[in-house]
Amino acid sequence: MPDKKEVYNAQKITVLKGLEAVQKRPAMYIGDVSSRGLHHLVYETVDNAIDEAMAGYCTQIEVTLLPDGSAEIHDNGRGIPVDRHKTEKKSALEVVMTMLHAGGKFDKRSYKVSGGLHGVGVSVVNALAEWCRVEVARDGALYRQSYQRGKPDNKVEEVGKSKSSGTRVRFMPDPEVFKDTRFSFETLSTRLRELAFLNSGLKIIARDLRTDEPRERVFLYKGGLSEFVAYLDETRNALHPNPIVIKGEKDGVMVDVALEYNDSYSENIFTYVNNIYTLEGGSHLSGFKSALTRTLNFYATKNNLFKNGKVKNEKFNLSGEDTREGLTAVLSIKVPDPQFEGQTKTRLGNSEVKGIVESTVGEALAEFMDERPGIARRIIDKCTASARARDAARKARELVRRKGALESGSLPGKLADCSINDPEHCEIFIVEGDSAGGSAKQGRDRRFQAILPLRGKILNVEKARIDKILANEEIRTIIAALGAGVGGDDEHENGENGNNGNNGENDNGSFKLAKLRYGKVVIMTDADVDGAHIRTLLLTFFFRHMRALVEMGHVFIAQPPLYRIRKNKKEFYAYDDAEQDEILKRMGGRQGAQIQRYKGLGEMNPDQLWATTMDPERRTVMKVELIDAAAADKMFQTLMGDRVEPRREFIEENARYVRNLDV
Ligand code: 0RA
Repeated sequence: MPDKKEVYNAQKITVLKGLEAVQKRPAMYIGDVSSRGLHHLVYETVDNAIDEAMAGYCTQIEVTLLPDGSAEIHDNGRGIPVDRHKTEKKSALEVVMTMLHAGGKFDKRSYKVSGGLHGVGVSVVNALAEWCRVEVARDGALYRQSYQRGKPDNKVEEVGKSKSSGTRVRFMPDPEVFKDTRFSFETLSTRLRELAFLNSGLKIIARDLRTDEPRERVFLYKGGLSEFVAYLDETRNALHPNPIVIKGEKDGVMVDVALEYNDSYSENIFTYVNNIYTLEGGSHLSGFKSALTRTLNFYATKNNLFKNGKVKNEKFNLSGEDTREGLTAVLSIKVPDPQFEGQTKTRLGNSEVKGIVESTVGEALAEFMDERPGIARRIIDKCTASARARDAARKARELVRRKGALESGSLPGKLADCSINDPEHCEIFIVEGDSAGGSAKQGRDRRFQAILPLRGKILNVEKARIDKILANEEIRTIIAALGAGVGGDDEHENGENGNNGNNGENDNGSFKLAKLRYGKVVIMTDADVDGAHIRTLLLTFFFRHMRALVEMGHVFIAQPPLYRIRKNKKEFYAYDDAEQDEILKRMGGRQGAQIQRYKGLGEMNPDQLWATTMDPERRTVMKVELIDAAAADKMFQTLMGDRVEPRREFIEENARYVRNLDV
């Protein structure tokens, strides 16, 4: 340990440079300056309030989007301390708001979420705000300070009395930092709902006051993760009346799990560490999977439940995947000192956590199954059925493999491949229809662009099991062209975690991102209802069976124009009605303008298709971003699943809010 003086001096240096460093390189602190980074400013502030809630001092958080474009986060916690900070010689509030990492020094709240992934403190929000204003209610008084680009306008002032306590932070995102400073109420709501599920009993209110029709959503879940799972499985049929709930604590690690088996074929496990979604999994997920495989096999063997599934004389065992088919689970753990690893720093590295989760879940699940033999039996039957289907799928895969479709060795005849083979620079266009496929083949830059025309619609994978999916011609063609296999564990889970205690046969037909032949997979469909349907079918397939492809940002959607406008020998393309109006206005009205509305890609000649939709210099493509895997699961299940009523509601509810991200 360095002595006190050294710590102080070292601190002082960061302090002096603090916020300017953030302003110079914002991406270092919030990930990026896209829409994701913008929303991160709100989450950062909310996380601090969540810390107060986890410490037992805060019961309500309100997030409000105001008409001027600013956002306000109000909590009823203890309030940021305002007393004089001993070493910095100013109000602690000012220190928290204007100094990088200053929070940690005197903020000893345990299991902090702020301080987690990007956990950089509210000072970063302040640094990236054009202006910011904080109000603290504490010790009977109300205090205030305001800032511009992180610089205080004044000292912390006492501005009145207050009977309550809490913190109110209002800020305007800096337009010089963020290209687009508009918040999405949907994006914020999704995360806030998730946080409410993860912190049972905490009331989170989301408000949008920017329009004439103000909106307000209240998220409060007394049942926590159990309600989360029920919500995720709303449109699925559960195999038992209530989610199975497991809670435990060991060596300072809190484990909280809810799980439910349903009659679908999808595996949906969402994991969190200190409220942060761990996209890449890690030791907690490994421990959970291990516990499932072991416990179910042990229980079924002990109770002689495998007789139906027995394959000849071999010792029958469920594989890990068998135990997760039709499983929806949320695993949330709290670790005092989380180590995040992996490409996106969302894989938990703490190795001690695996054993803790494994034993907590294993013991509780075994006890549950002993107490509820009827439910246990239904679960085992479901897993055994899955094992049989997997066996059939393996045979189907082998058949496909023999025909060469699952390996890159032989490529499908319909594919017009590109000439260079450096995946990082290559892209494949999956195109609706042979005629558009023809134009695309002629219009493309064949050095780095490959074209795969699809005939008609692919199978709806949401309603089919893997064996049937692999029997589908169009799907096999896509798998073969991408060259990275299909299904199985996520890419990330194949790493050092090894095979999660799986005693069954090893199914090596899984998707391997490293083998992907193209860095960009671009879906190019007509701008009509059929095109949208094909796009959704493809996205569903990628999400369910090549998840890493979506998670790691390899999927894109081409944006063909809707109109061509010609006037006075000038030519313009419009991508929506608003743009058409704008162009016509600029050109002095409709008079003398020739407007062509493209009904499909096939109506464009190769040059036009290249110029408008394929040329990297001129096109717009949307990157498909997985902002929230739980929300995505719900969307695909609702859009593509069996039940009609929730689908209609979902489409009506969301039609207005679908937002696109430019790349
Ligand atoms: C530092 C120390 C304490 C609380 C906080 C910061 C705090 C920060 C934020 C940001 C938004 N809301 C917040 N609420 C609290 C501990 C306070 C104490 O010991 O009384």
